[in-house]
Amino acid sequence: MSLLLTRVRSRARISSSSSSFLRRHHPRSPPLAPRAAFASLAGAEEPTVVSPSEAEVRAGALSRRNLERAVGAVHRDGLVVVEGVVPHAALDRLNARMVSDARVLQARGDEGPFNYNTGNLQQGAPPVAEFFDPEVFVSESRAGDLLSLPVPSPPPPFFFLLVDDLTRAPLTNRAADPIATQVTSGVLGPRPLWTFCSANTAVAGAGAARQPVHSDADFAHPDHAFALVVNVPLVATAAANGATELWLGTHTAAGGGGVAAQEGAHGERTSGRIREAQLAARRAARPPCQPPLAKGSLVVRDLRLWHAGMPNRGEPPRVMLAMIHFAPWYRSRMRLQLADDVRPLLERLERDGRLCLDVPVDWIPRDRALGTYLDRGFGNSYDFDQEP
Ligand SMILES: O=C(O)CCC(=O)C(=O)O
Repeated sequence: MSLLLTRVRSRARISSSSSSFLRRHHPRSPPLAPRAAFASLAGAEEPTVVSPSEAEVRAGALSRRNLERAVGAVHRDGLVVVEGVVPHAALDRLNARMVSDARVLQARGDEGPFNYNTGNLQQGAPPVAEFFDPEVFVSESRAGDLLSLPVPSPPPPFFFLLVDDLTRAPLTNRAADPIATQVTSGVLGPRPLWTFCSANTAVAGAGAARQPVHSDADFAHPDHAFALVVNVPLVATAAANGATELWLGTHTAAGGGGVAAQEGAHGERTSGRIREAQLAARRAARPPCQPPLAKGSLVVRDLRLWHAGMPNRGEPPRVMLAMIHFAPWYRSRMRLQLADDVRPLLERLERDGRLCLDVPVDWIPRDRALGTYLDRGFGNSYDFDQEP
């Protein structure tokens, strides 16, 4: 097994002016700490990281080669990281609000929506228009506007680069396919069902502790991919602020996964815990890793994959969005709850062919949305199972 981080960098061929545009909007920042900080995890095989070219980021679509790598990693490891895709300004805006919300939830202590320990919170994202930035929640690309323009004649070099660097498909088709959804639909099938939108927040303080290693699929489930979590950390993550521990390859029976490896009944606060014997066996075959993530990254993780939230050792709250895309055939009983002022946004994306998701929503008045979004349940209280 390769001990090296699998980093995939596609050919970045783009004019210097468009390149500086992208650097301003999608700056690539280093993670909080260098990978060398994880000496205790030496030997752990880390996840595949796909670094799209600037042309791909601008188009909101991975090239066929990078899509193959991303989809392959999700099938094989149960996880892929795509870096440099979420604009920092949008992350910063949401982070300011969610960090202050995290303090409110943390103050609720044992009464709060914590997962396994009070240092890890299940946190609703503000479900109102001013915080519902499509670039963050549905990884919409601004390039959609650009690419829906008619191709000028003669086309400037930028257009040739896009056509060449992507798939040689018509530009307008590619623009409809934002990156996270491109990966999830590559694995699950077209138009996944988006029915869960929340966040996991690691907070420092008395309750900060590691979670037990667990799977979020704590119920009898299909033995093939049926749900993918799209994680978007709002800041760079590393061991210091509680980067997630990952057990790559445990999403399948071959990797030791399945409900038989778990203890704790669905709906309990601490369900889905992996039994000690299974942990020991898996550690010997492929130990866990705790990869840092650069700001602007997104992670696509199989819901079945073993993982553990880790303690935040004194940094500001680390908020990480968690959107679950279910396979189009999955009979999820959940629905999103969003303020009615978000509706025109989602309808516009759908009308323009840029949503690429089925999104069942209970639309509620804005005041009610703002008054209730911090009163939702802890992670394992949600019903990720499907109708019989
Ligand atoms: O906060 C984290 O890093 C992961 C937490 C998580 O995924 C969970 O509670 O299931």
